[in-house]
Amino acid sequence: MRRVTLTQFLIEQQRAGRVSADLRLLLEVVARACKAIGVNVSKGALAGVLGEAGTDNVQGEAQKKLDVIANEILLQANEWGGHLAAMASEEVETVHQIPFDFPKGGYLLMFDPLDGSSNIDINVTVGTIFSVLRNPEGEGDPTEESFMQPGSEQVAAGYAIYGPSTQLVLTVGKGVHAFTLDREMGSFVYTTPYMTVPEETREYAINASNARHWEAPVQRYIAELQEGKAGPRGVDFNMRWVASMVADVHRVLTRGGIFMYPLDEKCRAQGGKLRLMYEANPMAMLIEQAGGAATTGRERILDIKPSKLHQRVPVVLGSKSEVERVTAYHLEA
Ligand code: P6P
Repeated sequence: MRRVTLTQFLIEQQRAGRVSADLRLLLEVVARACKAIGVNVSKGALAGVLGEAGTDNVQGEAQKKLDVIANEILLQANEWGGHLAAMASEEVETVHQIPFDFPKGGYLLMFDPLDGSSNIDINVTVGTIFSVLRNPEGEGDPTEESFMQPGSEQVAAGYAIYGPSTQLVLTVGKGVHAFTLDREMGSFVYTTPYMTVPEETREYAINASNARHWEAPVQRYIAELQEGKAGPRGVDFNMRWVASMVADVHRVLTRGGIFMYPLDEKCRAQGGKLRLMYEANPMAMLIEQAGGAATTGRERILDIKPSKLHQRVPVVLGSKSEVERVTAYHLEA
């Protein structure tokens, strides 16, 4: 079978009028940066890139060396590209402007350069999450306010997952498509057209050690799953928790399920655990494009009007029937 690469896929999307030339080139730059990040991740101890960087990020979390490396790769790759007006990264407190002597484009890029990096030192799957918005200032310099657009305004979203294989999962608003890195050719090959989240599932993902902190609707929902056949659901469920959102969401996109990081007493003060702009929004766009649902437990994630660059939100996403059940339990509470 003729192998289609990411480049060919994006050119076809451009010919179909779904992406501009600039957006196509931006996504190519991001994909190349993810390949470079994947090379560093896969070297591990051989490249002296494991362990702590000795610094904290804007979230106050200790940075891994690879967090810093991945962030630098994405910033540098995208500065000279000429497609962006500015960037925002989980690892950088403020908006990262394009250097004045570089050409600017009409898009805003947000990313979590290495999601799940606490798994790096134990050699478990991590990923890069990215989201693209239009710059509302046209050719003008964007401010933090320029990024404060609801997730429904995203023109593209995706992630790279550095697992047994390296894959790029992408949507430009017409379905979700997966590409697998051919390491010999160095190109992403189109391997899964139109990923879809099965409506029903028997698998859930949540950090169960937080159970005592959950709100009543979540405690009720999880208790019913754990009762299995004997309980009101009448069937047994399975649980998975990788603690890399990219890995858990990729499983949901691949075989269904529900992924939850709900509001709880531990993270209530920050508004949630996961970040809206470069975790929840891109994953919500992918899940909805794949026929699933993504809410905070109370409202659709893509409808949220952001107020801060590093804003956190609760996340309940995956198989539509399960997400709707969780929302119903919140409304009944
Ligand atoms: P916990 C990783 O740090 C992350 O941001 C997500 O990738 C992941 O789903 C979550 O946090 C894991 O959180 O509390 O289980 O360590």
